[in-house]
Amino acid sequence: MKKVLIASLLALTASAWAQAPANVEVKDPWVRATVAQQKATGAFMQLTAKADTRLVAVKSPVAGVVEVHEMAMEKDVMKMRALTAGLSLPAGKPVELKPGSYHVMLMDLKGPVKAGDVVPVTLVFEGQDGKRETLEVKATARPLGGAGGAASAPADHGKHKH
Ligand SMILES: [Cu+2]
Repeated sequence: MKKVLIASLLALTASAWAQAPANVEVKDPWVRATVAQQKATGAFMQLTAKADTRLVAVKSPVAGVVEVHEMAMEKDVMKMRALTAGLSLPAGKPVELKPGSYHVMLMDLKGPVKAGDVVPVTLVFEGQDGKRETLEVKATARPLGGAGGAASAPADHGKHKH
């Protein structure tokens, strides 16, 4: 009896701490810090799934609306659009969410995101069996133009209108 209790306590603690993903590894999550009046920004990370999975939804307490976007050329103009069916994560292949490419779009921001802020981002994955799995990551806000940020971005994401 006692043993069972301890085991479940441990399980609780473990999920509170890490919510360790069985299936998807998240590397280097970050959010671009905002400037005054900016109501939207992007979150970026590298995702590697162990089995074929899709990123189907994202939530964050800092944003009213969160979508997964891609950037694509449309008649010589770089545009972004929501991936309504989710972002495919093929088994074993790292998928890069980065400026100018796939990204998590945080819209209807509830306040400014300052460099150094830690932004909780909840990722919802769906496996081929239709099972959903959520994973919370902590993304650190980096300043606009900071290392690995705007320098590598072909388009200034912050200026996009939705
Ligand atoms: Cu976007």
